[in-house]
Amino acid sequence: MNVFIVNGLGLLIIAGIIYWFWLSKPGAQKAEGETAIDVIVDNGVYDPARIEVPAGKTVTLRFIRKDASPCAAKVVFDDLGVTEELPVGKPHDVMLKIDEPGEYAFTCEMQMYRGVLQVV
Ligand SMILES: [Cu+2]
Repeated sequence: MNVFIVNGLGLLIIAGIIYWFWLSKPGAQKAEGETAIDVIVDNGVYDPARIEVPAGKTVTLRFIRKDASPCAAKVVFDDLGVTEELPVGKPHDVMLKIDEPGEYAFTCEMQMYRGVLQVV
């Protein structure tokens, strides 16, 4: 009986390790359904900087700008023709619906902040 439990646990742990190291993509955060995904704007980076979103569905990116420098003032989705002003310390939602799968960069005006929307 104990042997079975130990084996079961071992299998679970192995499955967990396989999932963690091979199946999950570190760094890419998924936006699902109606939920907004938070993007922190601070210290010259978007966090997360790589966001996976489903094609053909409206997704909400909630930009939370902590960096008060003018550099972070705008987020530009160049491929989409979208530019949004980001207020400091106040979450700002950007709703996007992209039909064509692919990678879409988003940056600040000077392209120092850089992120990628991965549409799948
Ligand atoms: Cu900038």
